Amino acid sequence: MLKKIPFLLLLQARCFSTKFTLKELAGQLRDNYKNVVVMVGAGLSTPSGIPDFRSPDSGVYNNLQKYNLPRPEAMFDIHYFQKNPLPFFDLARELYPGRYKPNLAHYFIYLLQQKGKLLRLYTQNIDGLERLAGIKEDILVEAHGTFSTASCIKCKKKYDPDEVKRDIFNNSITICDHCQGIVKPDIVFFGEELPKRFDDCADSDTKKTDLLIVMGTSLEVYPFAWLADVLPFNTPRLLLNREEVGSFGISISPYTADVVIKNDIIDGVKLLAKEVGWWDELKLLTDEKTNINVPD
Ligand code: CNA
Repeated sequence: MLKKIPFLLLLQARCFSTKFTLKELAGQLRDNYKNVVVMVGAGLSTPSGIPDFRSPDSGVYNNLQKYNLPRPEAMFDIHYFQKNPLPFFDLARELYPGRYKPNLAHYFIYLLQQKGKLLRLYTQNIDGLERLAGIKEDILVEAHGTFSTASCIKCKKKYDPDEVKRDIFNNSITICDHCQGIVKPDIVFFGEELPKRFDDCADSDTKKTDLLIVMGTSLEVYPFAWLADVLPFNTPRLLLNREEVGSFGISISPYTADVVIKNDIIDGVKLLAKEVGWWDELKLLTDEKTNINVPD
């Protein structure tokens, strides 16, 4: 996983004006699109109560003083982890699936799946909420890994994830019986490769995508973010985020059919679902799954 590769491609790109509207996009989603690709990040789960990395004040990166890290990203840096794994294990206890529940935005993606329109969901999240919301294994790409498997960081020997979890919650560290390396859940750190499934799916999906929806991510982490910029330039792209990110909203973007809903993710999803005509269905689904009445 790498950080912040500049958009060299975009610097050479021609400038087109955006004419595609949310209304048009919503109509196409309802009536035509069959292969929707969704890319998500930590902002998808902030309404579930899990802090993201980069939001000012509430983000994890602004609340790491107690660990005395050389820089915030060291928390997920494999070289730093080898020297001092304790900060990550501390955060892992917070993020382990089980404490939090999916929200309306997760169920919007689930609804896309139920309607046979979701080609793939690429997530950077490690909270497991997509699985909990019912996204099928073959549709989901957990690009930054998962707590559901564990292995040695040196020799890659697989370990029982439940035993590794038990050790982490008992404040102890599982050491590999083969090479004495540290065993950790298979979360992808800076300095580690993404799962092969990311490349395999991306290669085929980029040729089929009718619509790309990007939700709740700063698009700062590569190669994940790269996926938003390798589609044909006439592919419709929708950003649902508090702020414009990546190549969305920049004047030199070559993409000709971008739509941006710059809003809180829940309000943005509501707006989209209402435009598409799926709001009643989504509300009912979310009410049933969460046992909470979503306000209109
Ligand atoms: P990030 O860099 O913290 O960016 C989050 C983005 O979401 C920002 O642009 C925010 O403005 C936006 N955002 C946050 N809350 C909302 C909201 N309610 N409505 C609309 N927009 C919102 O996070 P990224 O995912 O882009 O960075 C990638 C890292 C974060 C991955 O490696 C993840 O593993 C990691 N991460 C995951 C989790 C999780 O699993 N829930 C939590 C924290 C960090």
